[in-house]
Amino acid sequence: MRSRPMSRTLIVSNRLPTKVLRTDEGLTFQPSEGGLATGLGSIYRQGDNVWIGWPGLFVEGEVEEDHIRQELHADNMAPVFLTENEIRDFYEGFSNGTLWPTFHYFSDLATYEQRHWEAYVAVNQKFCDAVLAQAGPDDTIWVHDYQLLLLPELLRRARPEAAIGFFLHIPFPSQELIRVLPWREQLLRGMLGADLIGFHTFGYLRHFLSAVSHLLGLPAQSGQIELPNRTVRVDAFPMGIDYKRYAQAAASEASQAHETEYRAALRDTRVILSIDRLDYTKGIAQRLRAFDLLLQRYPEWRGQVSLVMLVVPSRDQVAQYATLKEEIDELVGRINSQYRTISWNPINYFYRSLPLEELVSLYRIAEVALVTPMRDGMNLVAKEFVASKLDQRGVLILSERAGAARELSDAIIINPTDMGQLTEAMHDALVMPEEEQITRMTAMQALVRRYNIFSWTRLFMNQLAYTKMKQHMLATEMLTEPATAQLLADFQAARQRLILLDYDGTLVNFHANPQRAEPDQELRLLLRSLTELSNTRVVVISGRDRATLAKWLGHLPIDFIAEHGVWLRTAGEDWHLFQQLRNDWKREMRPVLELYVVRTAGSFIEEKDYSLVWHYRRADNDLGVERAREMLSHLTFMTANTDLQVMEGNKVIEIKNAGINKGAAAARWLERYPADFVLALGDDRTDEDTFRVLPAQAYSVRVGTGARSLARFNIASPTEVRQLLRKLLE
Ligand code: GDG
Repeated sequence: MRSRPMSRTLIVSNRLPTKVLRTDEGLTFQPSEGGLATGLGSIYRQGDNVWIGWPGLFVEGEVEEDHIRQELHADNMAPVFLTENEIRDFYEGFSNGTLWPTFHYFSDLATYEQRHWEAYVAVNQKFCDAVLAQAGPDDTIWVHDYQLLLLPELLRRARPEAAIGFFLHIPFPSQELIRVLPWREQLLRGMLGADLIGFHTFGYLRHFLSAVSHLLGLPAQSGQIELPNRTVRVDAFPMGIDYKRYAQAAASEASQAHETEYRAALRDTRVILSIDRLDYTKGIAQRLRAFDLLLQRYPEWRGQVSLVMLVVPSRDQVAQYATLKEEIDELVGRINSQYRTISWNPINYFYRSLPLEELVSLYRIAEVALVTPMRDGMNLVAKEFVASKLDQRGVLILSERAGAARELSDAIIINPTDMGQLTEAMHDALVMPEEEQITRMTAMQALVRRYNIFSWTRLFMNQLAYTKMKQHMLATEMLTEPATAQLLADFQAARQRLILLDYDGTLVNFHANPQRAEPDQELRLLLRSLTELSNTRVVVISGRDRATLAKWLGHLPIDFIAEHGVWLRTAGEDWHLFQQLRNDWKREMRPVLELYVVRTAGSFIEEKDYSLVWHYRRADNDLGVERAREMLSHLTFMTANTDLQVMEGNKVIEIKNAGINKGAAAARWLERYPADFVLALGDDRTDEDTFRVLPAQAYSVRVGTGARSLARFNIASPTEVRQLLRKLLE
């Protein structure tokens, strides 16, 4: 028996890199030649790694299933069998009828069928079960593309610790389009189950972050999204091709022989090439119209130039694709019949797929490649054309809306809806001096050669491993049962005990209206019981003003630190200031904040004794962030060389006296009441100041998880905080 290595990599995509076909001779297994299959081949064929996906046919009974399973197993693949109904509703319905058009900015073609959505959920679950049947606890799982947007989250629920990556091969559109989807939150949350989410371009990444921020209210910073218990990393990984494979195919005898054959048939005609899957996103009809316009505007090209157009059949079960096919057939027929001569055919149109050598000989023979999609995640045809140009002659015309345009800046970049520009680009390409062609092509080849499919795969896997490692490094330990037992033992054994408690988010949950977060009876009783324990001091450390704290908890024998350390009160005594403070600066600062209130609907000013706070939680999200940035630099300039500090909090900006914080105030208590047991609980950035001043053996506990903390332990929520405090009473 083979011993199982420590950890494996599992690739998951809708389709397997092998296609199973039913022929007269029985089942045949054909490798599919896609770029992804090549790139990931270096991963899934190794050791015990495995690729999980649909083998592309409907099975008839268990015997056939077992046979396929065994055959695929030998090649490190595991099948997910889908039924005809599932393919209709999950694949043609939701994936290609809802997500594909929406993500490519063709929202008007999108359908919203509850039945399709349900099938999408069910099939994602089916994939999840198939992955879980294979995955060990230490395995890395890499999920691909829009058919499986829910899978990362489903896997995360079953395997909270797993390393999960997700890559989207199509564009991620503006959040305005995502908004339109009835299932938008579920889809975004599905993706966020991953540790690392990859897109082809920075633009898609930006759209994704904006959707997550607008629709889920989760902010992002430097490409990281903070979830309550995890950080998700988002990055751009432009996918490349197997450069050598195309360069070698272009140099092969087979493809040269094909080229000779084509050349003989075409004689002197110059070739503009167009290759796509049949899809409305690819701009095929627009391209034909532009070619028509070229022949009108520049009659001198008639008889001289042909468009060789390969359209690969795809998704013909979906109605829009059948309509598109008709439109293309009609356009080709009309243009050909209008211009053709006995010896010249304007458009050589093929509706089928060709073997790789023939494809490459088309790349070789073409002087111009016309890659002009309306939207395209990346577009590999553009890169393959570049890799096949062994003599560096040839011109690439590339749509600005293909992901590839972000890298191939030496192509002639066009707007595919601008028919005039497209026509001129074709003309310019046909007359471009050879020297310029060589300069541009050489630069593009260097790029495509370097950022190839293998470096893409490596980079993604390394980033995933790095993300996981960072998560582990930053993770604060959960206050588990053994840790709680130790805490309780230390508490019992201690002679003097000090308990420092933040209020909002720690003892009570946040409330939309801050004044509604008053203590309930359970909390009041709990705090009273704590104060009745011998040798125990309880201090509430809050950012709230002293009046509120006194009103809510003032009757209890506990100590207070209010306004983040400005005001202090020992039980039974009066309030006093942490130190002599000035607040005459407010007169100068307040008008500045008011200026921002006037300009930002929904924002407001809160005035405390020694600080001013500008709140923008209720303002338009993006506008608030923009204004806050502006205000921050404005105030930083105004407060330079003063003893004021400007602090950015959660949707607030606060101006206050420097040197005052929860930590400085907490330090007073640590000095005044030397304790051999200290417990501090808090949930936000201001509590980190408290954690910072604690002795090393103190129990610092952060409520909620996510961003890094100085605390030694984490605890989930105020409910668990109360449970913990109750245990101290036992
Ligand atoms: C999706 C995204 C993204 C085409 N005809 C033949 C043939 N092909 C090969 C090409 C190329 C592939 O098919 C097409 O890839 P694209 O990238 O151009 O487009 P999609 O299929 O829409 O792929 C896209 C891609 O995922 C990767 O992330 O770039 O934006 O939409 O490799 O060469 N291959 C053969 N015969 C043909 O007739 N052998």
